[in-house]
Amino acid sequence: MLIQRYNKNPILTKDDVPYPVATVHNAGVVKYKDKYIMIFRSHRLNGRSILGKAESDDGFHFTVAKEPFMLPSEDEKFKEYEEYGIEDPRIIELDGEYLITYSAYSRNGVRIGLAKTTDFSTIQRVSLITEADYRNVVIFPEKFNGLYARLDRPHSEISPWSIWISYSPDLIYWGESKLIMKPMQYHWDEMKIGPGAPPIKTSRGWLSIYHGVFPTMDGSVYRLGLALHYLDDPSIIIAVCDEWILQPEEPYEITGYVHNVVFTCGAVPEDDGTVKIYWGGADTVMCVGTANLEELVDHCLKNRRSPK
Ligand code: BMA
Repeated sequence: MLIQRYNKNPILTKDDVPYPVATVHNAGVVKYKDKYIMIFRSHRLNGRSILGKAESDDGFHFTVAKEPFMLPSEDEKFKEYEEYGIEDPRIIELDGEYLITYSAYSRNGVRIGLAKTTDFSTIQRVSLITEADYRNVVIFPEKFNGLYARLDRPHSEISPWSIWISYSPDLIYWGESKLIMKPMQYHWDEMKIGPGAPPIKTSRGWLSIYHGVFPTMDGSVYRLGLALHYLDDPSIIIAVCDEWILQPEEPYEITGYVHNVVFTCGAVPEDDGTVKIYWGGADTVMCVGTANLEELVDHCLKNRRSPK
């Protein structure tokens, strides 16, 4: 088994949240001052999502803050685009700041918002950084030739749900976009792919844990896979793993708000070469598992498929 599920999964459920929510899932996680900070998504009882915050000393036992961390904005600039809720946060640290990308839903479609914090108490929205029909944007925790880089996931009918890369000098204006990875026909990720956890730097490349979706007569199945990008130029993909590395198997992944879903927005590399991978189970609960980073890279390199 490449990923060892934590034996006390799920690690966070709606019962751990001190305000009314239906779910706890799809969380971004980072280390901050010797603690693990988790920013998680919850459906409110009206079906729209907000973000909550939880803290942990060991990455397994989390305590949820009394109040939500981020609600849809009341600020004129953002309000029109966050009316239906905010979802699926990803967090990275870059130059002493924590950048949070999230999906902003409204009658105008789904866009990506960017917010930043230095202390996880106060939060400042920077900008909405895509137009509509984007989800799953992860920013690399390093710059390339002075530019920020992100993996994005626009959708179009001609080339559905593929992974692109874009660059920015200032986190607001993004461009030089290029398609780098597509779903593969009659394969576990044939319907959609999307960036999952922000890429992790390893000696052999940036490891990206992405999600892939397969349509069945019983609805879609969400699984996790691996891609490895060149360290100096992440627009070049060294390998995409042909096999998934995690699929819904436990009862809390198979049944819930949306059944048959494992969906990641965060993974934390540790000094001992392991990585804690966090995922939402069935859009209802939060789970964690541990893997060895070098083993994940080996597996990706040994079982390649073409990126496009
Ligand atoms: C995707 C997103 C995720 C969710 C997944 C499964 O389209 O909405 O937030 O986990 O579907 O429902």
